[in-house]
Amino acid sequence: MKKMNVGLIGAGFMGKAHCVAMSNMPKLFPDAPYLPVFKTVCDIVPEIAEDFADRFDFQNWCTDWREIINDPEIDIVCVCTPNCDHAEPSIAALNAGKHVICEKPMSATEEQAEAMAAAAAEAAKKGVYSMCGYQYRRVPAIDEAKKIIESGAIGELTNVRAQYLQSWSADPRSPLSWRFVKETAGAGTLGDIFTHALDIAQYLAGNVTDIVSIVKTYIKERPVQEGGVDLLGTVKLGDDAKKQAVDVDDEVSVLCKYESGAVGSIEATRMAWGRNNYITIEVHGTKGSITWNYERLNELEVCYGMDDEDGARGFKKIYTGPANPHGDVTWNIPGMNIGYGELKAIEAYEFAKAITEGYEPSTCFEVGYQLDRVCSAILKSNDENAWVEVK
Ligand code: SOE
Repeated sequence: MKKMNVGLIGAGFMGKAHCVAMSNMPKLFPDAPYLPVFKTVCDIVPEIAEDFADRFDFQNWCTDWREIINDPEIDIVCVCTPNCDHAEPSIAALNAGKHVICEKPMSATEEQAEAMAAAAAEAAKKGVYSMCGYQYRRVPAIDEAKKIIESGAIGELTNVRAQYLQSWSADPRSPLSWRFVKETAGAGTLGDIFTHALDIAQYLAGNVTDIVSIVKTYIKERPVQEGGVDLLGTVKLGDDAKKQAVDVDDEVSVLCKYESGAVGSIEATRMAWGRNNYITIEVHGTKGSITWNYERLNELEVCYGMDDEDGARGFKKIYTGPANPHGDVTWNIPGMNIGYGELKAIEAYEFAKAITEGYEPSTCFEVGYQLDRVCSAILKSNDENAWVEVK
């Protein structure tokens, strides 16, 4: 089987997710285009890089990402650093002729995202491709929903409601990591998880053209996490910990208009007690509706309103499995279910197919840049207390 050498930059939570996915990809997909070979992992903390290299069987580790860019044997670069450090290594890798998969959001500023999209467009002319880690649109149930919408079975779309609700930062003792600092994250919940809900909504309903928003920060300072990988609220720091101001948002609520004429709302928060990875989408059309929730990600609910008889109208539950999109990755029987690991493997497979067959993946850097532009419009709308057109 063909082999492709991988360099990973950033050995935290997402580095782990991508490496588990890349190594599972050829095991789950019989027609996987290549076997990824873990060549070099980079992390600024040497102990983290070395430990990661040991556990994932990387041949080398380093603390300067330039070593990965300068290695002519590396074909694919996976960027899993904090948002402010996405642009430089991604652009350098693309310029060096390496395919890049970069975590979301694209960057900490719209300018960086623009530069990344421009570098990706140039690279694509030479057969070098980019992908941004918006994996949730690849959930089989979401692709099934797209098929149903495109078949016309639920009619013209009228309203699209999306949410991404988490609770890991609801406790004020949850540590301040780079995710709560504008300089490193660019934004808070907006870039971190709102963008996922927005991406799913736009994947199903087309692009958003106009928005009006409310952006709020509830917890104004937090105890600081010193060093190590991001613990995402799994530890609580005491009163003795140093405190730092939070300068990004905790919660975002948006009303929007789509280019198709549909309207909708999108909300995200990391402070919804009781909600964990609660991504929901509800799409209403003139003939029916679709609804889905990531916490039950294998199930898609569809109401063929016009086709059901009065008195028998309601949501029908589809348990996705081998007969649905990305069926290769699912287990033999619907209801055996897939989870986050398989979802990231679907993403790795889509990336592998795109770079070997020679096309831009559906979540290429241009798409990541468009999502960042919607985020800029959201912040502008909140500042101006007005509707804003997306650039
Ligand atoms: C934290 O909110 C986080 O890890 C996000 O950064 C990811 O994008 C999301 O998929 C899970 O939650």
